[in-house]
This record gives sequence, C-alpha cells and structure tokens, in this order.
Amino acid sequence: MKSQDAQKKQRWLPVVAAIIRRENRVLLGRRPEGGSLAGLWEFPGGKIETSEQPEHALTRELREELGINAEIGPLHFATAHHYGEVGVLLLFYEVNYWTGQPEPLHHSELKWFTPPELKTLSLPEANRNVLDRIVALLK
Ligand code: DGT
Repeated sequence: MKSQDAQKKQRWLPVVAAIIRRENRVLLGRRPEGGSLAGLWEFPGGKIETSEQPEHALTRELREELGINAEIGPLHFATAHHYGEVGVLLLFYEVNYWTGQPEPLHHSELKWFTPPELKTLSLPEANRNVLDRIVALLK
C-alpha cells in the first residue's frame, strides 16, 4: 500500500503541444504573469482532459488559446519531465493548416521564431530535450 505522499509524487499530466509552422518559423506564446512558468515561451497547447482524444484536446486548446481552427498533423515527438512533484508527458504534433489569425487570447504575447532565435529563448525545461528535433523539422 503506497502512502499518500508517494501517490502525490506520481501526479502525471498528459499535455499536447503544437508545432505551428509558417515557412521556417514556428509560433510560440509567452506564458502569462501570475501562473506557473510565467514569462517562459511555450508551444501552444495544454492538458488533455480525462477521456479526451489527444488530437481533439489540441484542436480545443488552439481554438481557446489562439482562436484558430487547426488541422492536427502527425505526432512527432514525446518527452517527459518533472516539475517538482508533477510529471508532464508532452506530445508534440505538427500543425500546417489552419483557418483564422492566431491571436494572444491566453498568452501575454505571440511570436514567430526562426530556428536560431528558438535556441536563445527561455523555454520550460520540458522542451529542452526536443528543441534540436524541432529545429531539425523546420529546416
Ligand atoms: P498550470 O498553470 O500549470 O496549471 O497550467 P496551465 O493551465 O497554464 O497549463 P496548460 O494547460 O498549458 O498545461 C500545460 C502544462 O505543461 C503546464 O504545466 C506547462 C507544461 N509545459 C511544458 N512545456 C510546454 C509547452 O511547450 N507547451 C505547453 N502548452 N505546455 C507546456
């Protein structure tokens, strides 16, 4: 039987994130002030709700966060990371087609970055493992 502390340590969040490309640039949003990981640049997306299909979660998040209707492309990478007691499993999907103009409905700022610019940004730790693979995808 596991103690409550041990169970707490196993909190695990599945998260979907989008690699939204326009030519050789990729769209990132800056996490809003006052929340976790504030001020860091992240790939748009968010938590998968219970019983939700990952692609549906990403479509929903992109509508809520950016106001776009996106067609979700292939799943490219998965990476896991722990922030203290919470683990995140991040699934990165490619998004090449959408309608609407991305707007910062959730982020403090949205910006398109080239691969060299991406490498200079402050990103959540969880993204460090996959940055090289994302950059390779943009070439
Ligand atoms: P919070 O403040 O941690 O409750 O989360 P929210 O509601 O701001 O976060 P949400 O729904 O975007 O959840 C995503 C979680 O995954 C959050 O803990 C941050 C983490 N994460 C790490 N890298 C990324 C990334 O590139 N994109 C997104 N969307 N989340 C990331």
